[in-house]
Amino acid sequence: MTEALPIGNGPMGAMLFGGTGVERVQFNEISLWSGSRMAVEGLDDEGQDLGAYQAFGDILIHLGHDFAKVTHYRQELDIDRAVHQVTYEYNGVSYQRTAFASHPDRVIVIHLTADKSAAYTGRVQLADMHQARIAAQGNKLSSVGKLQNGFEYEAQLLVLNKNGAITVNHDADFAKNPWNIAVPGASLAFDLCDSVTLTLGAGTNFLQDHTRQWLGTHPHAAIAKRVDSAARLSVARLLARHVKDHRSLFRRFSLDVGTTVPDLLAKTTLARLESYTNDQSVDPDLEALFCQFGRYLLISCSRPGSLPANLQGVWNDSNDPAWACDYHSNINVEMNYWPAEPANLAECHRPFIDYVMSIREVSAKNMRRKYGKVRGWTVQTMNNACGVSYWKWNPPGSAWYAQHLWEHFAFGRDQAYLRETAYPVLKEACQFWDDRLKRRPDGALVTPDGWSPEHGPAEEGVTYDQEIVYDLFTNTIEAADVLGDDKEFRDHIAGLRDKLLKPKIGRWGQLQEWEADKDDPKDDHRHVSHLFALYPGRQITRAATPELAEAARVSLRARGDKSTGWSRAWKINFWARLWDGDHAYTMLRSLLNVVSETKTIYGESGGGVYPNLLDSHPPFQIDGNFGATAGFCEMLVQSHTGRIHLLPALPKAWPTGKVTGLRARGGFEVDVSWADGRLTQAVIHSNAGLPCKVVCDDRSWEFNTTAGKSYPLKFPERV
Ligand code: FUC
Repeated sequence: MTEALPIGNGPMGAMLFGGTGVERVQFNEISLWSGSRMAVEGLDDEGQDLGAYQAFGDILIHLGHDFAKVTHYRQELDIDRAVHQVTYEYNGVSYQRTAFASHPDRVIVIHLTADKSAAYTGRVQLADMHQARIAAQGNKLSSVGKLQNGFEYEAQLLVLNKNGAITVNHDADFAKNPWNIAVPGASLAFDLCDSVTLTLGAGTNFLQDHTRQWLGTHPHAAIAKRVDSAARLSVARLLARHVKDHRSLFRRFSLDVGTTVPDLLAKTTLARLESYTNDQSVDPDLEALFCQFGRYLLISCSRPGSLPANLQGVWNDSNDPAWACDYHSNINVEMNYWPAEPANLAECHRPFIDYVMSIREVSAKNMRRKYGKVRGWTVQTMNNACGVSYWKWNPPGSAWYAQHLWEHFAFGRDQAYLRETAYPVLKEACQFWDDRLKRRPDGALVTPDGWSPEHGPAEEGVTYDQEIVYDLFTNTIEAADVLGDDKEFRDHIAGLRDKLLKPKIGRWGQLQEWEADKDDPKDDHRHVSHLFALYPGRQITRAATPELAEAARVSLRARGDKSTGWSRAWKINFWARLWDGDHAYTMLRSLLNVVSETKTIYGESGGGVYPNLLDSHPPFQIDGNFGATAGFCEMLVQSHTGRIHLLPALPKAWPTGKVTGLRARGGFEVDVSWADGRLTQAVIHSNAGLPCKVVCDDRSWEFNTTAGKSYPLKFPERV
């Protein structure tokens, strides 16, 4: 959780531990879930069996190279190539271990080489987290099992060698390992090999279709095909295909926020994090790395065709993980997807969108248990891969999900997608509220029986609910306008939106979290749900609603800076939307504090990052990584008010820099350079051919565009 390094190809993920005695590769597959596949009728909401996301297994590579006698040891994760590497010298031999998770070939490859022949003698074990006995067939180990809920899974590990020999060993547990992982069944011994190549495939019979009870065919044949086809290609070829695929996403966006001194650059990531945390070192390269690491993680765990990133992306090592390692609907799963559009990874948003599409009908059924005969659907707070929902109802959950479907359009402007995919979801979320909103005698529309996550009373008119419904209605109105369709419904929703109870300013100048003016100025709760309208919503902006923005600032100050990892990440985005780059930067620094705590803590201590740069709630929770990457984007370019605002929240700490490939709503990509805190160059790339408005400080530009063309901004132009 704190030191191993993550790789992933979308559905599969692995954590590499490094080391020279035994390399441990703990792996996962995104669809391995325990618990119910279908909600059980007649059971109350908190009686449902959510289950938990499960760890899949481990590969143990016993090398027996005594670390005390090893020199030049280095473990690195190159996020530009998505390649993990361990190198060292031992007994006069240079060893190299290269691992990558290939999306095009759907396998994880671990390749062991050395500069001398016959350098490898050791053992490979496959271990299964559900105690399946390991079988061997030729040079292939496999684990096959079935969970109580009917999900069947399989992992296959093919081990190939150059020279030397591989033999099967059927004696269980022949080699001890530092983690006491039990390995019943077969393993493979390699003897005097020049190189060893491991190819891993893993999967389940999960099928994203509730009408089939989420069950597809047994994964055996598909995995065998993938592993065997990959093994027919050379490692060099697999690696080249992998790097090309990864870079086609990763290299769309670049970020430079300044130069780090060579002395610091030469240090390990942990040493840099320690100096960043303890000595307040200036390390813009580490900050840019942290931003890009979030993009790396999203590429690695969220590819079209599989399930979305859960609380730990895909990298969970437990069968009883914190909060079931679930899809948490009241901030966490949404935060996972905040960077997808601006950081130029729109296709990585798709798994979440597809997930939302897949749970609509079952969620409608679940929802009626609670809310009776209303149209539409919504979810509870905790959710599994099959739409089984658990714990407190989160009435605006579907509306928040719908925001993601809208944003995917707002950035990409694909009208066919809007019509066929996003609009129906927006509409049914609206219908839920159309049926459920309560009209008061004075005409105001309030959301009944709400809860500001995760504290305070359950009551009407909670700001969190009101703001998300406002956002939903706004997005739906704009969607209908773009489609030029459904006018009657659109006007009806616009009428409802006018009447919604709006955010209020309270007695100490705060933005009220509840309808009554009862916010406690000492409340430092990690959730800051009543500021949804500031980010990721757009109801409160400095330009259009300056008083409300000021009230949001007062609330934010009162909440304080110290909190869980994800809460700090959210606050980067809040301060960016308030155009306070320095405070956004303070939050970024506080998130980049290196910590080691892995127990669950809700309070102010413990939030930060681990030595491997994964976000600490604590424990490890990936939302903070993704929220931080979104925060960088929000500091540099904003586009939620119909214009592209360049450098809205540039901190003093980044006087000079450059970002390329940052996406803005309206189908634009933006390259921006600055020096001495001032814009020096900007190019707008138009993908959708829409008119473009740009602002920066006291300058503004307005022009028509053609799809596929680029527009360098001319200076100086003044408003
Ligand atoms: C919510 C938060 C917790 C945690 C959990 C996964 O319940 O309040 O802090 O992030 O989700």
